[in-house]
Amino acid sequence: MASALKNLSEYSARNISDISQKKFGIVVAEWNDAITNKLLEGAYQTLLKHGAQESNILVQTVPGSFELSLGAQWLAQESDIDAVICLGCIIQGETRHFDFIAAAVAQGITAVSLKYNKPAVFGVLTPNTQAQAEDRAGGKHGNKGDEAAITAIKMLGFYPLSNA
Ligand code: DLZ
Repeated sequence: MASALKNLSEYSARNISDISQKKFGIVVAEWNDAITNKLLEGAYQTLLKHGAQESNILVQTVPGSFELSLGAQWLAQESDIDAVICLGCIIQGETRHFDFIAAAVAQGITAVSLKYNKPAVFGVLTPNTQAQAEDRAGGKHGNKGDEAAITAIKMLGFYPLSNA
């Protein structure tokens, strides 16, 4: 599996942009909050490390990952938000709930990104076990929150008009 081989906190410097004037919305799911709080910490600290101002990082929570899409839309529709980062953790259970939530939130976040023409990042873990989640939330495979923040930064660096 790809993420088993890759440290989620590693990245190249390509397209790392000046984000000192950029405004970020982070929407975090409360389900599995022991994990999502670590994803949030990773994303938040990564944005700060790259020059974002604390006053330009807006954090909101939603009950579960299924609600990330609407939370992302409410943030993305604000004209001063440049990028939205969605953080969640959906752990495979005994029922098909996992599949429905994972598919819905992936499609929902994609739709928000295309509708508002701004990055909406899928920072959602979909592990089989709690241990796999921990490995990817500041554990041996790094932190998916770091990766999500870097993705937002790189997408802002990609789009020429966002740097105008
Ligand atoms: C219901 C549910 C279940 C079973 N599992 C998770 C999960 O692993 N991760 C997560 O973020 N949310 C889960 N939820 C809650 C749903 O995302 C959603 O909040 C509810 O179905 C209400 O719409």
